[in-house]
Amino acid sequence: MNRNIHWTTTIGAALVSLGLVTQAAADTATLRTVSAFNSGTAIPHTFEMFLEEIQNDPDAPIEINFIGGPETMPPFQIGNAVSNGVVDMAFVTSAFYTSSLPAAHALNLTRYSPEELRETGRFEQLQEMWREQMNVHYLAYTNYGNRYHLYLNEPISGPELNGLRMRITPVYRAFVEAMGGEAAQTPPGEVYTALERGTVDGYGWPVQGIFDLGWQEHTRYRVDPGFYHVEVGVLVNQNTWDNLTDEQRDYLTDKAIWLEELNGLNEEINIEEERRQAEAGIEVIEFEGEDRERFLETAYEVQWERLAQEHAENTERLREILDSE
Ligand code: 173
Repeated sequence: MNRNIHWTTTIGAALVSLGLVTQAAADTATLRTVSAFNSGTAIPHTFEMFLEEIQNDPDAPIEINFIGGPETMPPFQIGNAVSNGVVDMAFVTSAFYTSSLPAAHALNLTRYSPEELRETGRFEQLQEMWREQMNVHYLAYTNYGNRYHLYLNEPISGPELNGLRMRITPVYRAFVEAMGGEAAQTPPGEVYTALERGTVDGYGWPVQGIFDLGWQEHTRYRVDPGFYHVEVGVLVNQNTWDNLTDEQRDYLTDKAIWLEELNGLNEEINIEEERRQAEAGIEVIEFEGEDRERFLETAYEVQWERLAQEHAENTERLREILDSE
């Protein structure tokens, strides 16, 4: 425990309350933190456990000042904010900051779990790339074990989306277009209205979380299988990170690994979400046999291909890190 900081805080507070100083004297590291996902929902579930773990630790060498979710900052701007230090820490998926780090969402295509990435030194290579290109420290990889799906209000009989308009993010664009669908990008906060008004026929989203914003009211089908690995990262502004003490950095890294271990909860949560969806009357359109194989292969192939076309250098580097033997 860092006694000095506690002493300083106590003395500082006493002086402030005596009116002797106007500013808190303590120099603790407080991380201003935002999230791209609404608090209390499925996607930030383990991240919130991480925040609580730190906030409830009397010996924590850092403090978290949680500012809020997408109501405080548009999700597609959070990458920028953590890059330039407007915030110190962010919980955000790579698909939301592709303008800061082109092809970042190749993370969804990883062949390796976060644990395996760390064991093989690949995680450090990712951190190097995120530091160089985005001025952030990639602290933790959450939501691994969660999967992306397509949800529809029109039935389909095979992996084809001809004539259908789908709400997407960069995660699903290439795949949806490869299947003949029309892609319309929106942040999560606009999905409900798009469904309600019928401006889209379906949407991409993980297996977890469709109840959080009421989408089950306007969802008739889920397409199985799910594809890719959901990735939502905890990013720390690089200058903030560099200014922490070794003790503070080690503490956060230990908690990050603890947070990644919680990815193990996803298997059970996925089953529960599928059960809830069935209960809500959402039917499963399941591709089997060859269709299933083709569906999954296409998902990966078209995304790697598109990323390579649009951002050759980053894609080559990411493919080596995430997808090589
Ligand atoms: O569908 C999305 O908004 C999206 O890309 C995403 C990514 C990670 C978790 C949840 C949603």
